[in-house]
Amino acid sequence: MDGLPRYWSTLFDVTSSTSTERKRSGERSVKITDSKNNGGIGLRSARIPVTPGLKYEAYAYAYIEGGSAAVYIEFLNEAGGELTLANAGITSLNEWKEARVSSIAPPTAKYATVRLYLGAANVGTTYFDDAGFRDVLPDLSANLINGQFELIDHGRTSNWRAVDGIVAWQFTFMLCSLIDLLKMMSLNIGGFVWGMKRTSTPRKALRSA
Ligand SMILES: [Ca+2]
Repeated sequence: MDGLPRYWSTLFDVTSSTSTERKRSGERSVKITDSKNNGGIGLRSARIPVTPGLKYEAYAYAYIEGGSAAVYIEFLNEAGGELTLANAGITSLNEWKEARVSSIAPPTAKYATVRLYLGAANVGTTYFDDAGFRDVLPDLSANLINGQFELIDHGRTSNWRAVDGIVAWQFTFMLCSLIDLLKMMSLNIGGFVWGMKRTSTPRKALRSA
């Protein structure tokens, strides 16, 4: 029986070890054996720095041989004190199942950890593998008003206005004078050189509110 997986620590009185008996990826998973029905046990990841107000997601796969399991995301303050907890549970037996939970970092949050957890009343053995943590991007389209173009005012699309005069860059030929050619001998190709010309082309476009 091997020791604990690197960067994970035990939570309460837990019997756990890396295991090669079952794995969803690679050669190993972590095995937690819960023999008591009075007190939750689990593993806690290393602390991950977070930004208050942003949404984060924790996930892991569990293979439950008996009982049930859960994945937690927990936010800690600078001193390591627990601020909030959120969890997702799994109850299916004898197959790798993913649990995924998301939560917003509270105002004084400094770190998050991922918990792989077997609850107080639970008894049984669970393997965990492929745990992860990431920030969840906000729904950007939600901040754009009338992005579906369903709102209409006086026959026109609401909250959008017309713009034009977009500046475009184009490649163009330039006919060079003899003096220019003498200055740019190295670029001379049969009396012409390639150059960039900034042109203003009228365009039609819409701009959001
Ligand atoms: Ca693995």
